[in-house]
Amino acid sequence: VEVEDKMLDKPETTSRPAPAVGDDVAKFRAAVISKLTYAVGKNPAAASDRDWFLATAFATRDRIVDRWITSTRQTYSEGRKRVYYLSLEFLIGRLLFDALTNLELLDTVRAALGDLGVDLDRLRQVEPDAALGNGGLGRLAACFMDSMATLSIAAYGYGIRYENGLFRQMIKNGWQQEFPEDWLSFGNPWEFERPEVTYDVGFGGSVESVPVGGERKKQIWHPAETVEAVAYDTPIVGWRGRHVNTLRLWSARAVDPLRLDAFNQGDHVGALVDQVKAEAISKVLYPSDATPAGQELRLRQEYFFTAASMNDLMRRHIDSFGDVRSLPDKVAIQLNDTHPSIAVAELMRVLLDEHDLEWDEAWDITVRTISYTNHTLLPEALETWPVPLMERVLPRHMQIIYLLNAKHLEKVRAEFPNDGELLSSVSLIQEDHGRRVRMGNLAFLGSHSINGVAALHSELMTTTVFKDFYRLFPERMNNKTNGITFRRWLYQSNPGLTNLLVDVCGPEVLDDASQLKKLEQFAADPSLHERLAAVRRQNKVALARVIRDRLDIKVNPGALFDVQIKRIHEYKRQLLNVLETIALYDAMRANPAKNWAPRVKIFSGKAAASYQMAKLIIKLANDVARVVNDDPTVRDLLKVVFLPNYNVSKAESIIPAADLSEQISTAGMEASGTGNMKMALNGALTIGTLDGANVEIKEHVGDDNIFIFGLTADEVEERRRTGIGEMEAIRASEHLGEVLDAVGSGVFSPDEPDRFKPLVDALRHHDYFLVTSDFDAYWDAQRKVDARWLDKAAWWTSSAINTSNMAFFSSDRTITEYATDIWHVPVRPVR
Ligand code: B1N
Repeated sequence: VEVEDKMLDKPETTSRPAPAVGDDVAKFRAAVISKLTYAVGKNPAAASDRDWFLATAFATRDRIVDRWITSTRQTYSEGRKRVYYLSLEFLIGRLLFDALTNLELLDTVRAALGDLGVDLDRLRQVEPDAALGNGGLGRLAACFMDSMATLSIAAYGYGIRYENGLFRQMIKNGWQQEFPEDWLSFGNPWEFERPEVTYDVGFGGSVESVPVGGERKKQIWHPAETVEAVAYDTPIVGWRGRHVNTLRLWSARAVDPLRLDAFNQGDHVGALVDQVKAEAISKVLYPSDATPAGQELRLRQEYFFTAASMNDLMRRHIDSFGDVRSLPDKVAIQLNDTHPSIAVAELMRVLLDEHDLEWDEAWDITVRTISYTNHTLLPEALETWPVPLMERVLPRHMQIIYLLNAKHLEKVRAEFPNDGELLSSVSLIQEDHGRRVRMGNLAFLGSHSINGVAALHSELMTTTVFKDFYRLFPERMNNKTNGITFRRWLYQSNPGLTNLLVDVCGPEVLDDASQLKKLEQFAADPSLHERLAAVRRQNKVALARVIRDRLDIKVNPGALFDVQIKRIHEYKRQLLNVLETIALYDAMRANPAKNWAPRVKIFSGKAAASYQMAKLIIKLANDVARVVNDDPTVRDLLKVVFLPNYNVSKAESIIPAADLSEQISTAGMEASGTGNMKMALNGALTIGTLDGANVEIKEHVGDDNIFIFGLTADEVEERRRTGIGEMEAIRASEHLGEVLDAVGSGVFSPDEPDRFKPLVDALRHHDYFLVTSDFDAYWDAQRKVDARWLDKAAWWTSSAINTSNMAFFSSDRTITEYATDIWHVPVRPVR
């Protein structure tokens, strides 16, 4: 039994009487001083902001631990079913305000620190971001952790404690440069190292077949190499602090860190080789958002954390329930994309080799326990591993996969005789272009539920990647539209709007997002408009200050803040936005006296280090920014800003200041999007294609309160089949031809006129992402945005309607659906 399971405390349902606020301020102040002195080892006179941050975090953590032990204890004593969320990414960002908001301690702590002459908002800024993810997929896992704790689900997040998170982006001369992000260098006050919770994870070696009487044989895997996984636990406190879950991240350690014999013979580097190789596993997050990544290390990362997690949850299950046969009743394992999908073979291995189950029973347990979420249809992001690599790194798993595949294909052959195409498409092994294991097929076959992340995406899964699997197992496929946690993306990042909403909808709105709907009856009310505008203005002034400090660009908070923040990717079409910016710039210069809606175009996002096209798009945005921002003709009309190093905390400051949210991906390519939900919740209007969750946002806010344009997913598919017609689109457009000529001839890159020729040539001849096809429709939609902006009453009415209809996009709703339909665990909402 693990330590935290053993500790006893009051059950979480008994609430202590809340102490008087003044009393608690004094207590917290004393706690901070004590932590500063005895945990940080500094005296107040010599303490830096970082020291104060650590002391405050430690004091806050103390308020979490009792509740944490209580929650864990209660799960254990009630014999509750546990949910395990396996994810290679948790993009949690900063945790101080998360914890203080959910514990309702913000005012107390602000006052306590104020007494000490310390500014809480300054401490907030010194906490490094835990950037253990690339983008939406990792941030979704973090939002889900918050919602699972809020809904009192007994859940564990399992992942890797990367020493280096997603790279830090700097922009030099307009080009992206990458630097390591060592977020742990000043210590991490939120985590607990568990040196007693370690597991050996094997790699390579051979499999021995040992007869055990009769025909039966037992397979024994003898790994050539062993790496130790060490647990680090971070408590995740839910809304109002009622329930606390664990995020358990694994760190890799060599079993034999130091070869003392080699060291003593003077080979000081050679003595450490094993350590370096083992520890490389948790050294860096692969910044691979949908681009091919460094192969073998990535596979080792996936197996490392999956095996450690399976071992850990098995041990906990056996401790609690004694028998592996009850696994599906007491354990739900959710695979966040295919990255942990080796779990299917690993669970089979454990049940067969370590618990001596028969194949069919092991398989039944596996499928009933595991479920899988797919996050993308992009072919380059669907994981496959070369068979020789898998055979070398995971020989026993490969045997299991072969046997699994043989049985699976035999059934398919029986049910659909003479359908060779079906057979090769649902096989776990891809036979062309060198044999490879298809991890998506493995995950599908080993799961009782397979879900997409927005209605359109789930629908497309059944007609594209999983078309043939859908024929075999239609009942397994379902949709779970993504959501976001309102605690971080509204209460913490936009306190002004939160107070207004509490005022208008009542304090219940904080516990029950459906109360947002009450705002709608006042949507046209001028006094509401005034208040919304005042809150937005304040957020924009704050962002304008950041832009001035970081980039030395002065932007007018009265202008329309037009925001595109997300990973830089061709399918997300930042290029479409930049080209429209250029067309707008030309039009404004030609007629500066016209009644334009003044705009600030704000871009932020990282490109994968190896993704040359995306890096060139960043350079173009920066080159255009330089030309536009230096041109006095458009001084009060247009500014272009590329904010470097987009991350969770940047998002927290940009989103509440956004007037317009750009969600302009090629239809059919963005699985869901979640930034779209964050900005709409904060009252931005969306300009977007009918893609991902935009479709559902439109259904909730109504056609008049969103600017939809462009080809549909079906039309995109048809164009790609029958011809994209780049040149026709360019010729038919009033603006596009000139814009492309300007970019292609070096108007924005006089120092290197050919710089953007690759971008322009691609658009003219192989415009796979249909930028040229959608350009005019986008331009027209932007002019409708202008008109709405100039009609202030209409704008703020739409804004209010957006916020009031966002309840559906709360991750509490999403998680309730997972809990009900897939995990079969109860939820206990706060209200
Ligand atoms: O997952 C998000 C969605 O909202 C986005 O639309 C989707 O693009 C994103 C390989 C991915 N899909 N696939 C990835 C990340 C890392 C990696 O190594 C693929 N990210 C998404 C949440 O559902």
